[in-house]
Amino acid sequence: QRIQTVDGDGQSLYGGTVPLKLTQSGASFQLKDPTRGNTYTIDVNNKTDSALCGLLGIGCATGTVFTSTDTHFGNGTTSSRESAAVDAQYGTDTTWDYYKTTFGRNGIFGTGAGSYNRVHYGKNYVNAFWDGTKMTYGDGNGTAYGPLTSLDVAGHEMSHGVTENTAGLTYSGESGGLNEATSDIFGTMVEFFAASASDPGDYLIGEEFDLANHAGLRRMDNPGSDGSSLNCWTSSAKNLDVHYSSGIGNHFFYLLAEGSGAKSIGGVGHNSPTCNGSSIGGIGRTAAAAIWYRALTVYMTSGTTYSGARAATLSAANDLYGTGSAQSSAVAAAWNAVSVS
Ligand code: ASN
Ligand code: ZN
Ligand code: CA
Repeated sequence: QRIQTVDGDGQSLYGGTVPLKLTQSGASFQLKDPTRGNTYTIDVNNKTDSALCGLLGIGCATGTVFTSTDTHFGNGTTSSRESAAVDAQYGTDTTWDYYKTTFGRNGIFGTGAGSYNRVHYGKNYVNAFWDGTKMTYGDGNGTAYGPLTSLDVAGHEMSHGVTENTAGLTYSGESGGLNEATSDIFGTMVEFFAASASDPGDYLIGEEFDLANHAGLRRMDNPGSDGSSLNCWTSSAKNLDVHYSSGIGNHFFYLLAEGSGAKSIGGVGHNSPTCNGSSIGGIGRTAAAAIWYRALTVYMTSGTTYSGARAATLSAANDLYGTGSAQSSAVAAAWNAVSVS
């Protein structure tokens, strides 16, 4: 039967009603987007990968693509299994569009090939992950945390794929912190890319599914305020969990983009505390993201450290804006402000 692309929509958990591109096959409509590499979303029905899944491909949680008899998916609440799928699919759409529009990048792999989402993974699973091929989302625990399918986390997970296919930053030590920071940075840029007056972007990660506090898992303007993440580089950063050593990179990016002065974005509108007492004026998100993306795709390698990231972003800023440019000076000042030399 004839396969074609049709316009549909979905009622998401965190983004209201969103447009979707569907694949029509006969009388059924699939949550599969031919305009973005055939990226699709499946229901794994609360199954979990076995220990052998990653090693041998045995016992992996699989499922079927979400399918409907009409072009509408979800109802905006978790009472429909389709709602989290709408968020996940919208997340891959928006992240795809962000990378394409901003950097001319064709998907995670840069080849135009798509990927897929698994939703309803595990039971009370408060996490999401990229495994080299696809994104997987838990449903949260049903009380404090909802499904982890927010736009910033979708952008975060897909950006792990971009990092893996570019710099290849090793997921431990300082390079692991840079890998995590890259995902928080671009996950947040995806959120701003889709922002509207009623749902402006922020520098919190995962605030949408933090149903109790709306504070999220991490914050970029003051990472250390969670008691575990670093605001400032120290020689022991390499020994920390990569989700804590990422704080240095997140803080650098916030300062570079927004500056150290009080802002209403980021959650509460306080200053971003610098490690050297300096005041930083931001160069804006567009320039900061362009610098980080060029550093990631041209200069960083698997073993890049924070000191190496400083050199990489300075080279990127010099390429994009000129040696001695205000943007290059701002990069140096922002790294100084997080104690990276
Ligand atoms: N949600 C986590 C992340 O993407 C999963 C992990 O620890 N890799 O960072
Ligand atoms: Zn991550
Ligand atoms: Ca956010």
